[in-house]
Amino acid sequence: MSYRELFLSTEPSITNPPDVADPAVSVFGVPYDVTTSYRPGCRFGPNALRDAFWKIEVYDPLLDMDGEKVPVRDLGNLHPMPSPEEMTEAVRKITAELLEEGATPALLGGEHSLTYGSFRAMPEDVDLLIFDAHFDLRDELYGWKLSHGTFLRRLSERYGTKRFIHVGGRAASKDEWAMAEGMKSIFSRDMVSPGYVDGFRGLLKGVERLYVSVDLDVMDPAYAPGVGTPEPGGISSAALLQMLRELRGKELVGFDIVELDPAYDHSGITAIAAASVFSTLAGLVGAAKSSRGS
Ligand SMILES: [Mn+2]
Repeated sequence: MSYRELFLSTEPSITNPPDVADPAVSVFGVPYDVTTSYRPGCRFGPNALRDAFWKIEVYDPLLDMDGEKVPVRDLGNLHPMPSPEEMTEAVRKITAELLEEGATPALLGGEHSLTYGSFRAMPEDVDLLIFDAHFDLRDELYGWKLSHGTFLRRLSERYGTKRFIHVGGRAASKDEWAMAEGMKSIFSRDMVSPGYVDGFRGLLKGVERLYVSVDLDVMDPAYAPGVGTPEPGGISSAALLQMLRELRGKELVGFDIVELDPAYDHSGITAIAAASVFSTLAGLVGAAKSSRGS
């Protein structure tokens, strides 16, 4: 190892250890926020999450899981592309390539439309677990057919809604609420009583393989102000992490963490919540892979 490798870093990276050979998780950032309808800036999300990851404690005593020990390969950021169709197609191709290599892809956003790319690379037996204040079921938003507010509608046109599990919804149009009523979901308004975790466990019954998509605005703006489209009445960061821990025993085939907007994250609390979410999800993947011996 040279002194350059020892003492210098060129940009934030979660690659750990530096010569990781057999990664549990393969991370890539997508600095893309072109269809953002309210507060732009989540193109700066991937590097803000990477930066925060090294500032927080990532050992979880409840799961006896150490985020720092999980081998992570950070592939860097995708080049931005002009249209959401091209951007999500690049995401789909990268995700598919990683799956072919036997890797577990982890996308750092960037806006939520990116999940339209990554989830389409998933095998058909993988369900989509979404944490989000919004349903993203609009037919179009400000003229965009494919945007951060329509991506789930576009996915539902391909797959129906049977593979979707939605958690934390609270802000949507009348049409979206009507569609959401027919989906497996827990709304934010039903997550104020302590029993909601049982309800969450119930939704996951019989589900073995998951792609997890965490839109950080599922949390209340008190816990996550640094997002593109904040909505009051959300859950706490503790509640989100508690539900993620419930995923132990499931196979996480891939995940994303989207909508982190450091431009509105003045105290940095959204970035550290995002880093905790990353640590928990990567830790669950790492623990599952080491227990399977692969
Ligand atoms: Mn959202």
